[in-house]
Amino acid sequence: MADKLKPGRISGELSGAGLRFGIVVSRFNNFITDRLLAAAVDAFERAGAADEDVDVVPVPGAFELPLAAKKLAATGRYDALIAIGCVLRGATSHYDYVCSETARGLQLAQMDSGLPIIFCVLTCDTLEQAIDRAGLKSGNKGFEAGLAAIEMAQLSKNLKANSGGGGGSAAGHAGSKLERAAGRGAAGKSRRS
Ligand code: INI
Repeated sequence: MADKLKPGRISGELSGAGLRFGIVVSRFNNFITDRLLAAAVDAFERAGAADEDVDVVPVPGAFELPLAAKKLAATGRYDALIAIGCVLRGATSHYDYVCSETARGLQLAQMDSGLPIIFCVLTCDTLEQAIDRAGLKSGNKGFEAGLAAIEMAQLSKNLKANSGGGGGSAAGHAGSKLERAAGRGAAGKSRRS
């Protein structure tokens, strides 16, 4: 492993300046997804990303996130994407299909495109659990997703630069102000999922 790729060898703050982000967000359960979206945008703003470098694309429900993400990735405009949704368990098995296909589709889109697609889809048994993860007791998963998007965008640029692909600036890492704002330590572990 090249020295410059070793964990902890790159210091500084996470910076979103000069990076372009796309957010696909589900309208289903928008009481929750609006809060996740606001927190993700807040993370980008705090990290110095320009307003015009953050695009938001709404879709009907979580099931539609993968296709929208795949199409955004294909534009070549973005350094990372975030997929935001909230699936709540109901009385039938519908929940399981929506959850598994959304996760599978997003991972496929990420691996096919090579673009980081951050998974910010809450899959909860109750609305209370979702509320906890969208700004109350357990922080806000949207903010964490914003940090993950910035980190993965920087990582992708650095890996491209190190493989001779050009582009990329020095990545910031552990213990940044933004990570502390997200309520997590330098190791990047969230408290609950
Ligand atoms: N979509 C969600 O994002 N969350 C849910 O909880 C949900 N439930 O419970 O049904 C949901 N269903 C809609 C689904 O994502 C699609 O939009 C729909 O099936 C049309 O393809």
